[in-house]
Amino acid sequence: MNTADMLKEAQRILTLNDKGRYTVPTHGLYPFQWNWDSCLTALGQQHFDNDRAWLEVETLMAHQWPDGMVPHIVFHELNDGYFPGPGVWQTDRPTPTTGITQPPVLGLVLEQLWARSPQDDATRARCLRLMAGADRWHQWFYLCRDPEDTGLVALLHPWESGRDNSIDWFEALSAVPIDKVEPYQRRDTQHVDASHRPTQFEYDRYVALVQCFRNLKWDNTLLHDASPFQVVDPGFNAILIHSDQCLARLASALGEAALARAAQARCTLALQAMETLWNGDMGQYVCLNRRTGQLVDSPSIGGLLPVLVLPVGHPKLAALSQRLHRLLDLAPFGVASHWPEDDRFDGKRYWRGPSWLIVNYLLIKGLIESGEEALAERIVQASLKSIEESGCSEYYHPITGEALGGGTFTWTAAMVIEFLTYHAQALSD
Ligand code: 9WN
Repeated sequence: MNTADMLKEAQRILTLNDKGRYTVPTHGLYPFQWNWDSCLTALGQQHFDNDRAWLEVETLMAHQWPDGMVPHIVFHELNDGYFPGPGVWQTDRPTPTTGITQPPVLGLVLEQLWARSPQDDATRARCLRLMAGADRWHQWFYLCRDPEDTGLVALLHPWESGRDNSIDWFEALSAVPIDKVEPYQRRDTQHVDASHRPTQFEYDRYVALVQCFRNLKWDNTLLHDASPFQVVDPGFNAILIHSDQCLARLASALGEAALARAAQARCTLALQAMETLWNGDMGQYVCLNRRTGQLVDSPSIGGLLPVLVLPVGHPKLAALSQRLHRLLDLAPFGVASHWPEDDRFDGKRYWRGPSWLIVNYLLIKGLIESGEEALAERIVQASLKSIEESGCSEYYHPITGEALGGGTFTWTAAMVIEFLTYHAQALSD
């Protein structure tokens, strides 16, 4: 497929999955609005419809909770094809939502949308409203997910990470009691091959956590301490820090000095705390199980995502770049989500090995910002190779390039547009 055909196909997929004010990740498997999907989708939409891109993010942020949390799914319409639906979450919101969150890529997306928009008064007002929402969400994270002020936030559910069945969560998830799990029927395996999806062991614990939080009426002043699952993920924290770095830059550009200072202060503390997650033997960051106080032995992509935020010249950058080069040597179709030489690697199963274009995108962004253009270019090429081989799928086998999970996938299409347009330009500058 040549570049023009790839762009045409990507735009076709974004239009196919467009529900007017929000976009579904793919029809069937995921029939609602997902948080980080929507934000990243807006980047792709902006290349052909600027107004529609802002609207995508505004629709999500219209469902921000009064305490500041931005939910991981907004259930705009009823649809029995997905489990767990609103009846399981029982969050009591005007439009039903889930009660957990997802990786905050909002700051990154607002900075990009603003930079590429006509900077008139109306767009400025739109941007300022969304920035205020992002600031409230980021404050919520440190207040509710870092109650002891360690500088790093904990995830209370694997779905919050966006890397649902990563090996990172396995040990912490194993400690979640499942004796009170109510009977349920999975829907995901009716849409896609079960060998590409999380196991029953994991789903039972996903549901147990939802029931536990639901019993606490989703009160975020209680959830953190009560949760049997509390994991501090370097990948998630890097995304949050990066979102604050972008918000700080954007706020200063728009003359919002107090907001810029608050965002900058959060990043400074968090970046220092990130160093407590370094595993010198592995040469990358790793998760911390906050319940046991132990670092987790799992070489996943989460521990490489800090390339997004480490300042140029940071001593850990060289080790992370070396690790990324090695990952591409081992698995040429994008960046594997788990280290292929680890026995727990599974090239087909979701976040236990496959490569995902949105993760590739975040790595590329960090690498360009830290001056590692050659490595960034390598990841762009590896990502486009999987598209040429297999089209816009949910994820890819990182060694064979086989298409996995759902098809005609929105955020993959959005990332293709980014790689072929914006990043191509950034890399050639
Ligand atoms: C649960 C929508 C979402 C992504 C996640 C991805 C997957 C959902 C699921 O799909 O998770 O949120 O049911 O498997 O892991 O990152 O946002 O594309």
